[in-house]
Amino acid sequence: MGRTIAVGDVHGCARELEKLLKKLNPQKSDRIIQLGDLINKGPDSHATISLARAYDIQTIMGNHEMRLLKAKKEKRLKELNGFYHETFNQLGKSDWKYLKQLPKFIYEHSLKTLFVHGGFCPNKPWYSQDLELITTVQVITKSGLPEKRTYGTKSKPWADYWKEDTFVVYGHTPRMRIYKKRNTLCIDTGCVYGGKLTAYSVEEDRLISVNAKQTYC
Ligand SMILES: [Mn+2]
Repeated sequence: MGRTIAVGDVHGCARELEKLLKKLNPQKSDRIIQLGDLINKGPDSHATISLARAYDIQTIMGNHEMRLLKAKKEKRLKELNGFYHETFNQLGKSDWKYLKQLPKFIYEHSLKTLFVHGGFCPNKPWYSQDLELITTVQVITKSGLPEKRTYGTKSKPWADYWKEDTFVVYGHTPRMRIYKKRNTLCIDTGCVYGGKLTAYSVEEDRLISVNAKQTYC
């Protein structure tokens, strides 16, 4: 039987993604799910999408893909940070085609596991939460509202409130080490900030990572 492997935030770090893939040595029966934020901030977004396509990786929508697609559609790219422009100029037709088909999340029934970019708000059914929320949430305020952690110093990570049976594997909140809490696992180990790019093999319950070659951002 094949493996199910999740990969954390890549942010255009193509060299590290390639190194990680070599280490994983995926077989035809394996399934690789990238948890979103495949692109932006790092050196080569085009190359990361090319790798994702070559290795048949299923990427989930991250806040960076979402913002870029939205800005392209609404022709409001000017309002975004410089790295969005860099990415925009790098991408070709097939790259855009790849980005447009990204799902909000993936639920793998046989594993009772949910793959998502950011996370969920604890007091609503997870399957009905909107894309903006699940790609951006980091912490929950005392009054139960989702926020980016930069604003809420007294807020706790959303995962601290997760009480469901479903196991959630996610990225988006970079930390030096993985964050394992109850039925959740965050594998964003900040590759683009000079940390690591981490993968998690679900059936084997195993972490595999490679160091960033440099600090890109
Ligand atoms: Mn993100």
